[in-house]
Parts: sequence; structure tokens; C-alpha cells
Amino acid sequence: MDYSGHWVVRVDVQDASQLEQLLAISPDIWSEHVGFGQPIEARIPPDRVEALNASGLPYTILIDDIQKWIDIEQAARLRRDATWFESYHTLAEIEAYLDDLVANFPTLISKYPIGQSVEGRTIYGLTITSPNGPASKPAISFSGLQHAREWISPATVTYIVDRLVSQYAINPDVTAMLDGLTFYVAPVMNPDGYVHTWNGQRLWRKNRRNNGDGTYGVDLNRNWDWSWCTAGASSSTGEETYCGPSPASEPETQALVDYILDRPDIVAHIDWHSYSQLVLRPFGHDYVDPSEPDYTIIYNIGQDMRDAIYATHAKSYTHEAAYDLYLAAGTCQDWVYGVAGVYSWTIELRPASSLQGGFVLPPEQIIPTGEESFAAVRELTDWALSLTRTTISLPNGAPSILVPLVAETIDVEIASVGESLVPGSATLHYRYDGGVWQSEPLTHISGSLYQATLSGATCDDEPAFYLSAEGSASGLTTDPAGAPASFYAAAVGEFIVSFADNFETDTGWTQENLGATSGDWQRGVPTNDPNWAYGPATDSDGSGQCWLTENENNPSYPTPYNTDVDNGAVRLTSPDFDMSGGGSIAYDYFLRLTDSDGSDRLLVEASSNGTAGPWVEVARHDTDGGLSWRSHVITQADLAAAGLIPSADMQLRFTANDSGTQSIVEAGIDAFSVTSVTCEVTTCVTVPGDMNGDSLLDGADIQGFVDTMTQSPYFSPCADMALPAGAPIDAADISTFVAALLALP
Ligand code: 0X9
Ligand code: ZN
Repeated sequence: MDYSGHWVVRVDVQDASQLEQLLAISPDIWSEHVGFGQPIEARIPPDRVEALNASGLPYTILIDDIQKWIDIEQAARLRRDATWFESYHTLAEIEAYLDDLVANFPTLISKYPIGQSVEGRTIYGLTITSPNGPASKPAISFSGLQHAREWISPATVTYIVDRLVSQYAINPDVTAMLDGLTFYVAPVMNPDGYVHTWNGQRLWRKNRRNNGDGTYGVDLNRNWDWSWCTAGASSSTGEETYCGPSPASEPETQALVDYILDRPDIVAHIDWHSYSQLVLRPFGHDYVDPSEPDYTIIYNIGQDMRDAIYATHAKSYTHEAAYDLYLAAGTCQDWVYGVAGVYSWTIELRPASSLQGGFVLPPEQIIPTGEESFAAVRELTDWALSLTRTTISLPNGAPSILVPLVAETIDVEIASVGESLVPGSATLHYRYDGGVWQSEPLTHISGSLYQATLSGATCDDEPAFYLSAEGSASGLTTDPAGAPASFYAAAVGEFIVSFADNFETDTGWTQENLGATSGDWQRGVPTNDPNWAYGPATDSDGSGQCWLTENENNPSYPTPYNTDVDNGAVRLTSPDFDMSGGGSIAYDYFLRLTDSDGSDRLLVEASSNGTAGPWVEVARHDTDGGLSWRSHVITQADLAAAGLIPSADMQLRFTANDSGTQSIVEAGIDAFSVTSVTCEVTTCVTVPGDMNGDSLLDGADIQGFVDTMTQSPYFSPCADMALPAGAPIDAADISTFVAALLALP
């Protein structure tokens, strides 16, 4: 209830009729004792003032606006500890403070675990919204403290959270923000690192992963799966920007990945860092910008946030692309926009430079930093509050291959924010023959989850599909965008490993020395030479043997030893393998480099014409992987991009090169496999009506038969009961099929 304009008045009541008059006008007598000849205090709502004046009762106004007093009271209650934001706090203090907020405002904020750090600490998430407003609110998410030493980050995020919950129903802006939006907040993404900075290592940046080589920590803001470790990041464990052994290898990163992907209502994200006073928009891994219409929206919001910050305390923040600062790959901001499709920014908070303390910002600046940051968030919410959007996504992806004659179910997520989904508008559009699109409604499972079913396909089909839905305000949307011109296409068949080599036997690989003075490729069990700290301890797939650059197990040497490639290149070439049906090539590789300037590398080339070539580059590994094996897949798309047409006469070769200054180049190859797609449905030719391919005609074939007869475009030649199969199926096949079933013993 809003008491704006409500008065409290004092009336001297002389007799019963005056008392009656007052009781008729005021809904709420404040005095405890009511009688004649004594003053009575009563609340008068604004719409009763006229009646009060008309009554002729003499009165004095004691309070002219009750709401003002309530506001003051609330503000005081909420600032339970006025000094909280005047100093930085430990992890335990921050968590206790948030628990307190939850206890005080249980209808506005909740706190829950979203993951665990390397050292087993809980990473918390907060949901902040009001019980009022529409059912489908757009959401904004924040991540704080990826970098342990940036203490102003969780302080600012906590300030924003505090203000959102404590000003709700007091400040109309905040009320609108929580009525119209949801906020998902991870205030401390890197709890281990934060604790470490409170235990004497004030300038620690990374998480607290034990890298196993005496060094600690992965830079979480280089660990996200977006162009991972390709620029402005290091694969050396001891570096401040160590990207980790693989994308999202760190539980802290993964926790946030899941947190964001599980919440399709998120439309914008801010990753809070310090320092330099910057508002950074994507991308940062390379000199590329988001495409339109996103770019203009992201750009304009960035400008508005910068201006709002300046308007608060006249602090100049620079708004620019992240790549303008420096290239850095595998950052949160790029992943959030690039993978999750959520508009995202990195905000680097105060101070402007290290002259003002750098990461060690004086605590009296927490509140002003919080205030200007709140102003930036307020700008962002202005955009989000007017957003109406319906998005379709496939949480488990689109099938790239359909097993012949088997129906495939696809999960579809349809999320509407700021609007509702037009009932019955969720639709699958499909065609198997390149012709006209057919459509059928999706099946609603629960909440925003739907399912589409692609019926079974035959080998010569070319299944294609897309999805559409309609938002009540935004209209029709499709996935993929731009459908039906673009659509999902699937092959029909099954993946089979057509060539696999664990290097336990000689399958015909050849080694060639291109002028190196050492490091010839050799097949064998890694010697794990105690005097050579650069080789792998074991092979990758556990079979025992692999190929390594100089791995001497020659009995004529006193002890097994290992050494690397020097002063030139050594090449390992595969035997022929068949990829005429298309497919992909996978292998594990070991690459220890002490000079990662790009000239030392393991070059991977393919030929679709055997040894004769031409040889075309299909991959280039030039980052140091420490003592770990890594995996790589060369997809059919990679081959196509390199201009190679898969053939029955494929070969791959690996060239390890030590050029320029002499340095360590130790390379290995293991777990080599070629996977191709084949499609064969032949069993029904010998057993008409064998729909499931088990070479029997029995009750298990009934469903497939019915599907084939009833679900266009489900067509299986196996339903043709007249041999040879493949002729058109017709009603005569139904009676033959039924008769054959009835004749079963
Ligand atoms: O390097 C980072 O992770 C961020 N700066 S910080 O000083 N807080 O460490 C900035 C990342 C911004 N992205 C790019 N420059 N690509
Ligand atoms: Zn940072």
C-alpha cells in the first residue's frame, strides 16, 4: 500500500455527532483513546480531504505525507550496517552479508550453489526479482571476481545487489527493474583465488589449480570455449594468462557456463573487472565485430552506460571494442556473446591507472564506484525492459546424422521474454527430398521445452528441417535464423570407424628426415627418460605405443633415452585410408615447445591423391601443450575448406619443425582414427517386412511398418513385401505383411 499524500490530523471532537462525522471520514483512527472533549488523531487519505473540509471539523495537520516517513524508515532499516560498503570484505563476510539480504528480503532474492571451485569451495548464484510483473521477464546476469585481486568487482556487484533489493518498493526505478526483469548474479566466481588474496597474496589473479609442475592457477578469463588460447593467452602453466589444459577445464568456468546456458531468459551479461575504467564490447579474440543488428544495439548500450557512469561522479570510462584494448581469446565476454548469444560487456572499474592504486583501490571509492556502476546497469535495464523476444534453440544440438529408418527426437527450447508465445505456433518444418516443406506442430513437454520428431529416413533421402515459433509482440522467429533459406541438414547413415590405429603394429606409416640433426619419428613405448623433462610419460590411449620424435629404445644404447627435433624438420606420413564416403579424422598429439613464436610447429597436411599429393595444410599446432596430450579432429568441413575432396586414397602427414633459434620441439601422435558415414539398409531385401534390420519378420517390425505406411515422408523399402524390395509400396503390402505375421508359429 502506498501512503503518498495521506495525512494524519488532530481534531478536537466535542460531541457524539462530531465523533460520528470523523469516523465516517477517516478509515483509520490513530489515537488509542477515543472520546469527547479530547483531541483525536486520525489518518485522512487524499480522497477524503474534501469530505473533511466539508464537515467543518477544526483540524491540524500533523503529517502531510505518511509515505515519506515510511520511506525514511525503510531506508534506515535497510542500511543495517552503514559502514559495510566503506571497506572490503572477506569471502565469509560477503557470503554472510548475502545470507542476511536473503533473510531480510526473502521474496526478492535467493542464494544457491552453482558449482564448486578447484579447492572445493561453493560458488554461489543469486536470483533477484520481484513476485510482481509478467511471467516471462528478460534476465540480466553478472559475473564478479574472475580475477582474484580485483576486489572492487565483488564489492560493486554486492553494492548493486544490495541496492536492488533494499530500494524495491521505495525507489520507483528499482521497483520497475525488479518487476520487469530478473537478475542472475555470481558475485564471486573465483572463491579460491579470492581467499588466497586475503591470505597474503594480495595480487594473485588466477584460480588455484595445482598445475602439477610446481605452478598454480589457470586464468579463468582465458579458459572459456571461444577461440580458446589462440591470442593473448599462454599455454605455459606459470604465466598469468595461462589458458588451462583445455577449454572450460576449470570447474569455476564450467559452473558459469552451465549457469548461463541453463537460463535462456538471459539477454545481457556484464563481467566485472578492474581496473582502467573501460566499457568493453565483444569481440576480444580477434579484430571482428558482432554483425548487425546486434552491433548497433551493443554499441549504443555501451555508449549509454559510459555516459551514465560519467553523469554520476564525472568519471571517464572509455567505451571500445575489447580488441582495441588488446587481443585476448577465451574470455567470458566473447563466450557469452559468441556461444550463448547473449549481449555482453566487460566493465573494468576504477581506478583509471596504476598511479591511483591499480588493483588496490582505496575503500572510500567503493560506494562511488557502486553508484556509477548502478547507473550503468540502470541504462542496460532500460533497454532490457522494453525487449520483446522469442528465441528457439536446440539444447542438445541438431542431429547431423539420422540412423536409417529410425525416428529421431530433437529437444527444442523456446523462450519468450517480455511477451508470450502464441499458442500452437511452435512448428517443425521438414523435407527429405529437396521439395516442398512440410510442417507439423512441436510436442510440448514442459515449461519452455518442446520436442520435434523427424521420422525415419532412407539412404537416398536428404533430410532438412527448421523450426519456427511466433512471439505475441515480436512475430515470427525461426531457427536457424533466415529459414527457410537456411536450414539444418542431416546425412542418413551411421558413423563407422573405417580406420583406427593405436600404433601397436606396423600399419605402414613412414618417417622422413628433412634435414634435422635429430628427432626422427619412432614408434614405441615412450621411454619416459628421467634425464629428459620434455617427453610424455606414457602414450595417450593407454595401448602402450605411439609415434614420438626420437624415442630411442635401441638395446645398443646403455639406457633408453629421448630427445627432440633440432635444426630442421621430420615428417611422419600415414598409409592410404578410404574416405570416399566422407567423414572426419581424429588424433591425439603431444607438442612440447619452449619457443612458441609460431615458427616451431607441428604441421598437418592431407592429400586426397595418396603420396603423390598435392598436400594441403589442414591443421597447424604451434602452442606448447606442456606434458599433456591433446586431441584434434579434422572435420569434413575442414577438409572442404582446404579444398580437398575426400577420396578412397587419402593420406595425412605430420611435420615437426625446429627452425630459427635452437629450442625444444618434442612431438608425438597417437590414437589415430578415421570415421566415415555409411548408409546401408539391405536386410529387408532378403526378409521382406524386416523393418528393424534384425533379419526376422516378427512383432517388433509392426511399429516400423505402420510408421512407414502412415508417416510421410517415412518410407522404407523394407515395407515392400514383394521382392525385390524398393518398388512402390501399396495397400497390397499391408495384407501381405499382416498375413505373414499371422502365419508366424
Ligand atoms: O585481460 C583480461 O582478462 C581483462 N583485463 S584485466 O585487467 N581485468 O585482467 C580484460 C579482458 C578484455 N578482453 C580483451 N581485451 N580481449
Ligand atoms: Zn580482470
